[in-house]
Amino acid sequence: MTSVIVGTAGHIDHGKSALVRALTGSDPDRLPEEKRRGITIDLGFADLDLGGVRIGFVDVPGHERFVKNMLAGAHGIDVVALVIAADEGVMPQTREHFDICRLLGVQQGLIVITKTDLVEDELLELVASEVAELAAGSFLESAPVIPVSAKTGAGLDHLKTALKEVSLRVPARASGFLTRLPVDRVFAMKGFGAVVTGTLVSGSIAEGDELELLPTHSRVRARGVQVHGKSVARASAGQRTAVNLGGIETTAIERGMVLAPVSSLRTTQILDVKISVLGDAPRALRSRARVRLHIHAAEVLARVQVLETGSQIAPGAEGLAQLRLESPIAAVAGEPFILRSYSPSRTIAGGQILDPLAGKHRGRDLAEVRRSLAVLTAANPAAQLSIFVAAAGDLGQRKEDLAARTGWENERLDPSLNEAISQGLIINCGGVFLDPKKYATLKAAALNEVRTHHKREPLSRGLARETLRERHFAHIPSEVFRTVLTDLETAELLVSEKDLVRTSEHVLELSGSDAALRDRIDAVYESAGLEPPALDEALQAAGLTPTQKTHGRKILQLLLDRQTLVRVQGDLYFHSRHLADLTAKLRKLALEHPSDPSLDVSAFKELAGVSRKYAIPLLEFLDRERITRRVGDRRQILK
Ligand SMILES: Nc1nc2c(ncn2[C@@H]2O[C@H](COP(=O)(O)OP(=O)(O)OP(=O)(O)O)[C@@H](O)[C@H]2O)c(=O)[nH]1
Ligand SMILES: [Mg+2]
Repeated sequence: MTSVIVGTAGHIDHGKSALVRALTGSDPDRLPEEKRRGITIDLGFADLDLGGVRIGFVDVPGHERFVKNMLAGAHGIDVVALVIAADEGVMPQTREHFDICRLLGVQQGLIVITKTDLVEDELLELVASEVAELAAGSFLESAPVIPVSAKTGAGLDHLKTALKEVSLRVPARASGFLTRLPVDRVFAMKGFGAVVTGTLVSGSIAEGDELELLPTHSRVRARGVQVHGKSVARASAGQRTAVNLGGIETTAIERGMVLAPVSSLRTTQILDVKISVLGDAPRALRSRARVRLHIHAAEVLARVQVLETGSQIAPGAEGLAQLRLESPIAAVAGEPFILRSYSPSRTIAGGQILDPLAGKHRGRDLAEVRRSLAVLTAANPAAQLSIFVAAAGDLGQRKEDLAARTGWENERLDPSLNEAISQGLIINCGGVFLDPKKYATLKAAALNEVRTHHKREPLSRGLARETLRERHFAHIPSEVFRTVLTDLETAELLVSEKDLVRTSEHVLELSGSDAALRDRIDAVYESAGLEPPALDEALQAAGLTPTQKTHGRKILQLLLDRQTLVRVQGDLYFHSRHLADLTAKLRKLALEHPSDPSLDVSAFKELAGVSRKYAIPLLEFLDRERITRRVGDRRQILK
């Protein structure tokens, strides 16, 4: 069974609702005020089973004051039935509704000339030629034109046949998109609570699903799902769907909200878009113009920033622009929208979202911005992703960011991501996708920072990894930093050693005089045994004047790095050879006294051959190294 949404369109009083009633037997005008005034105010709904094709009618108001309601229903339709009364012909809202359908990208439709019972054949022919003129060059150019009378029933069978034919030409809704149900109606059902209805744009909704209403991010649960007035286990894309929501009050829901899986979509107030201005718009669309943005069932106020030279888009022309919204909405790339002037409200343009989560372009090169946006208008998913990734700069994009931007599910997103990676359009840094130029810049900066460090501190073994992170990667996802380092290591440009990074060619090559100095310091400590002098004295003994001490300390650091010397306490350094000898002696003692491998301070002094001044720091060092352990005033030898 094919499900198709057919929307009516046309001027006030031209017989749209009467036609829907004549076809389906149910009156789409449900409000008392509509019945009293004999006009449609808000959207009406009715179903028709044509055998193999299930039609969900969305009947819209023709009154010019209610075009905003018309727009809330028009966004999701597959087929338009453009209704024109034979006795009036093409009127202002005939044109406006037709323009809206064109701008929203409706692909299928038919033209119904109603009230044929009121006119002579000649007038009918006149209207038919008017209609042909209107449709020329549009998606309705070769659409069937069907004269009917809702009053006499003439032509209705013909219309049903044509409706079925057109409906069967409607392609199935593409799969692989995140579930989105723009809400076009909210009501409370006694005993059930809040019910929302809408045309399920993409995905599916099943009973029990945990969902979220945007832009408020209210968590809700689908307690029940109905399609065409019948409960179903699951509603799918393209169906008129009603969902009974748990976890929310009816008063917290408004038309224009979007029902979607939890945390899948983002809200936005800046959109990059492509706009087509209507040929009969009264003036060009200029930057700073305040407009009404109608997108799916929502209406929000926005300011236009035209991204074309001259800052305007002339009537009949197309151009790129940014829309800054006065309140947040949930939208995805590719979605069509309508712009109406703020006052008087009239349809002036339509367009398509290129980037729903755009940033401000202030100060950026407009030609460059236009080049990027031009890529988004071409249907190349991998290239599209690369533009979103580039726009995110150093922060990059994760898969869920890209899903929220595109509305693509894994089935669509994964192959495009893989293609973008294999074409080198984006770099995968452990799940964070980065623009290749940005990535190269970060890599060069990291390498350069380490090189600079070596130049500045030739005697240092390397730069602390944390320092490098703070300098260039402080606000960037850690995955990126890790990937940059791994990459530089794989390319054998950098080497990581513990918490330091150095360039692979960095070796400590000491000048002849520094090497001699190092050997002298080494010798001073070597000959001092376990009773070494304090640092200042040692440096002096190695032949350094007080002004050369800073340099001496750097050389000493090299001996510490190589573990030739060991810092035992404060300014007290020992030669590692003597510490090793001492440890060996302690172990030997322990082996000789397996039942009580311990000694007191005076025994230690004797064993080590040192005075108390050295014995205490040494014992504390040995405790820290877990060679000994203090037990009362004795030391137990551990290993
Ligand atoms: N004689 C005749 N009258 C019709 C026909 N179709 C509709 N009407 C009458 O035209 C008037 C307007 O019809 P509606 O169906 O309410 O018109 P509409 O296009 O839905 O109007 P809005 O929703 O307000 O835009 C009503 O009084 C209908 O009875 C028809 O085929 N023949
Ligand atoms: Mg009506």
